Amino acid sequence: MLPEEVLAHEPRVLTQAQREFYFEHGYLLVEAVVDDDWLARLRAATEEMVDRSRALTRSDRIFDLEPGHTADEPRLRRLTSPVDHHPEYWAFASESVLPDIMADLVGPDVKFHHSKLNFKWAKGGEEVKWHQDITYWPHTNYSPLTAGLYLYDCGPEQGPLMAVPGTHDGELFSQYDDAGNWVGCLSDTDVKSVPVETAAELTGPAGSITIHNCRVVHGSRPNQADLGRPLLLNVYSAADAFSYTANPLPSSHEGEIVRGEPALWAHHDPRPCLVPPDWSGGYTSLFALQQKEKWEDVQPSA
Ligand SMILES: O=C(O)CCC(=O)C(=O)O
Repeated sequence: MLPEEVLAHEPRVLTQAQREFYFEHGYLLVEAVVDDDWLARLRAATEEMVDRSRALTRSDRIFDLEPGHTADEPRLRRLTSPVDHHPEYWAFASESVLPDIMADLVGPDVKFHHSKLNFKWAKGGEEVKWHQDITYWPHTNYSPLTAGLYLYDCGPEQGPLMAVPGTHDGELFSQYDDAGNWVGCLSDTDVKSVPVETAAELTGPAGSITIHNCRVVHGSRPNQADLGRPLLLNVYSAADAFSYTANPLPSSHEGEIVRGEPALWAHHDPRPCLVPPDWSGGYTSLFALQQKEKWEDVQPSA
């Protein structure tokens, strides 16, 4: 659906100005839109999951651990596919105000793709380098978008999500290095051609939602603060966008329609898309990739 067609549908949550902002800039921050009840449920679920991680000494397909993680002082980079590990996360992804907001941006028929919870732990939670999402998980069109919920307040020192305005309408960059290895981020040369100094810092109080289109160049700094920055990320698309490569973060809910109806016809955008390596053999996370950890180093022993 073209932006004009999406905008012609009555909005459920967002103002028309917010929707237009998203289409123009490729990102949007919706401040404090998730209520305290949802926040309490999601924080409790997250505490349970962090407790589960205490027993681990190395990353596995669910928990991506920072070096230095211990039972007494857990340090998590990511909980992979939270919707598959605690019912509250799927309830939020499918029943809250979130899918209604997504419908305001992709049209009334909304499909779920995957989820992750990026913790960015206090005092050191790692940088996420400038990258574009869609070449991790290509789709037949560019409607996919990611919605991040700040479970607690996020200020500038905590490594907020940053998005470079307008880059969703620009080039798709290679995320392979010169030797043909997937690095999952833009090269230093390509970063120079992107006005990263104009990046918007998406800070906000707990309950705020960051939204970024799958083509927009985005990233985040390390977390220098004493407080963590758990950001619950859910990825959706218009129902008529179909992925054609293996999902790097497979989910039992992939492809579920969370608003409206399934599509009978795929919509194909004519703009080409770089394809990633074949993820069907396993993938850890963009953190491990960008910090150059090898999959063999982090997967659980057989
Ligand atoms: O957690 C972050 O700061 C980055 C998240 C991100 O890059 C993504 O969801 O694509």
